[in-house]
Amino acid sequence: MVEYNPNAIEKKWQKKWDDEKTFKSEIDNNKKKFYPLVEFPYPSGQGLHVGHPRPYTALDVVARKRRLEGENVMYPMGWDAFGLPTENYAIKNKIHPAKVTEDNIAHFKEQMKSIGFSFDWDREVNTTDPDYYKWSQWIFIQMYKHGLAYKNEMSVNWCPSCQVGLANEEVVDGKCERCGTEVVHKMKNQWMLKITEYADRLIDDLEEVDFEERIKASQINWIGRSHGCDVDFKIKDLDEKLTVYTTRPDTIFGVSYMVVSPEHPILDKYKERIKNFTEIEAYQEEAKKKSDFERSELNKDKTGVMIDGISAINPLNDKEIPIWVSDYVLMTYGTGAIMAVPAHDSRDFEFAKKFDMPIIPVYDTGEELPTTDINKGEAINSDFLNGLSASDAKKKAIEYVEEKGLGKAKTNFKLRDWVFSRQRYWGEPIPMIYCEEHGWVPVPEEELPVKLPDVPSYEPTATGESPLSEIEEFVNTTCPICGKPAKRETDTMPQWAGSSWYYLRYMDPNNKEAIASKEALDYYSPVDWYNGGMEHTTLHLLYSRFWHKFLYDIGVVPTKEPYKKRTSHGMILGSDHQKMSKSRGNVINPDDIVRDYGADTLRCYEMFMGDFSSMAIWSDEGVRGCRKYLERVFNLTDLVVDGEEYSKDLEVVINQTIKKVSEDYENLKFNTAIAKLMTLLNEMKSLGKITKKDFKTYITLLNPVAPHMTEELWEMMSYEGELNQTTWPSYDEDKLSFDSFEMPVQINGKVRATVMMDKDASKEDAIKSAQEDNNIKSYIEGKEIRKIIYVPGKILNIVV
Ligand code: ANZ
Repeated sequence: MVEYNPNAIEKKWQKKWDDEKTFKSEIDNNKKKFYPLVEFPYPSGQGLHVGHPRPYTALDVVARKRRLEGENVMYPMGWDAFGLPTENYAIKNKIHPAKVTEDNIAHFKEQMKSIGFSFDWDREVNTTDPDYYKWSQWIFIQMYKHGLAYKNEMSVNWCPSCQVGLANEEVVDGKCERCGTEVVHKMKNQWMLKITEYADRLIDDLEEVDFEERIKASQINWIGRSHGCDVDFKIKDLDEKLTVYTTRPDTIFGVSYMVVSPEHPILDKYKERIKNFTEIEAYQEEAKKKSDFERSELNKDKTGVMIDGISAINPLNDKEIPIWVSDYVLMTYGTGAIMAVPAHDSRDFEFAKKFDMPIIPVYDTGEELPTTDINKGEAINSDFLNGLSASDAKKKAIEYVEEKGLGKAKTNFKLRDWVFSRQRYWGEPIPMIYCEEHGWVPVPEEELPVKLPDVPSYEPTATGESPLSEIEEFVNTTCPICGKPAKRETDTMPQWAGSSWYYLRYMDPNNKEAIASKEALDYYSPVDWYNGGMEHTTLHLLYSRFWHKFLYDIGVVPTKEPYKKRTSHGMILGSDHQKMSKSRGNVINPDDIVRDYGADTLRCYEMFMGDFSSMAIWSDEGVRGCRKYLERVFNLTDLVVDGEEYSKDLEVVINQTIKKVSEDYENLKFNTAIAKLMTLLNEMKSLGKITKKDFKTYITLLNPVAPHMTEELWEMMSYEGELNQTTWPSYDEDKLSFDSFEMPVQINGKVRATVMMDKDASKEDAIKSAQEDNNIKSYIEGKEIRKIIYVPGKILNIVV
């Protein structure tokens, strides 16, 4: 008996795969391509975490299986390497971020190689490589030329203590992630990308892709398309109106007050007239400290100030109603003003309760107020709408409003344009130049990339401008149009830029003339299967769909959508059921598992630990269990005897296992696939001997999960070539059940055919099956059947 020694085996095969470029993919128009993709990591200083290998192994399993099925698989990996942690680490330790990045990548890569993923390493991309970010800049310029990139005064998160603008991700509970100071909003001129122009298509085209339902729902919800109308409310005694956006114009008879957001321009316009303006100003100051999220999603305790000095008139019943200022109304949505219907909107209801405003029901559902379900009740207290269902009332109200010139039907989106500037060093410079005479001018394409200057210091500046703004040689340039002195943009792109198109670069990573050649794009597009974290659904996944659609519109890519299929994995929690984190001391380092148990055990455990799409809890016990299982498989060699067929006693289970494992791998049900393989192992053990063919099929099925060990066993058994060159086993439909058997059919005492039958099939079924057999048909057609003898589970004898 040879002992299972994973460390030696794994090193040996990894070296071989590397040396021989076993998993290299090249364009081959005669072969079907398969392009699986996992989200490339941010190479942090901490190295790989056991969470990383879960999705990488999952698609590695699929990739390896598809190769054995004859597909040309291109499974790439790269580095999403711009970003704050690297920059902060670099500042703290006085090492250049480029150097930090290089070291981190080297560490990540070594760790990945030790787990044996079948990546095509010749296609590695790195978003911080100037040859890569040249194209991120190029795409930005195309967007600018098509009116999709523009500069705008926007409010940024500002930490008054660190004196720096923060990305949304760096604001935790309204406080600066680094120093804990309350974050305020500061107006700054920022580059914006017009993702809203694609809002409809980003929703509608989801119908054409195979994304998990929860992913589609989350994107649709985030984009937040709603249909309603704008309605003008007259301001009493003034030649002025206040326009609201409402999705429920049918509830207009239930309006008991209006609300404007603290930033609404009407406040400043009438500050002379508003008697309590000082109070309102104080309220505005408070509102500045809150994020939109706190003001909407988390806003449990409603606050507000009633405006003393102006009031509105309900256009449908001419009633005078008060106007309030409250932060639950956002300036960034609709018109920044609402008509409040407390009986049917829960936010308005909470507010009306607190400030004692009238609550007028306009639907009678018999339930306690507020009733917000649009499908229930018929209209009351609503004049010409009375008696209608809400959907009919909504239609009629919009018609009425449009007819009387009081407003217009409108579609609104929650999605906002994308704030694309960061006042940071470690990002792609935005390739724009400002000329006094010509305004913003893109850097000529032949001058790309605009490289990050190599400087000794990249600390944030006291003014909140990007560190690049203090580098004279970088800032001062000439206008591409007139040649006069001009200044470069010093903001950089956000971390989401490089990841918005990386999947295209993998198709042709070294191309100097284009993002990728047309040939490569035509062959490899689209990504067939993209797996990634649920947390990226409304950020990266949406951003990259937007960029892709733009590239499609300008003729760069051949498909409307970048990804045909999208799935998401669940997070791995520590054994204490908490998210793994250094401070909790529950982090598991994959290196330790590889060293102590082997990469195949790590892979097997990560695939076996639970349902792939749900959270799973780490268990050392579970790891040991998987190691034991692999040892038992390794020792199966002792039972192998010659034989080119399946053992009779195993034939059915083997066929069942092939079917189950093949299907489960494709459906991300790795745990049940492995469980089935474990069952088969037990059957083999209890049988005491197995044929070479039994064993060959077994290790082929297990290969995608435990590639090193199975490859080694293949070699030990002297099967032909290498396992990665064999073909995936197929199963025999007729041999999936113990209950079926090959029933001989006799005609006048001579066996003329055999048909697959259930052992307890009825006489009628047995005859029917026999009659369907062509050979039998020829013996009985046109003849009189005299007698039928049927012995269930044995034989059918027909006498003609
Ligand atoms: C009256 C009404 C009655 C409303 C009712 C809802 C229910 P969605 O569906 O998410 O698009 N709204 C409009 N602008 C707003 C803003 N800037 N800040 C906060 N809330 C705002 O939401 C549209 C509804 O949200 C609108 O319809 C409006 O309240 C409110 F029974 O108008 B509704």
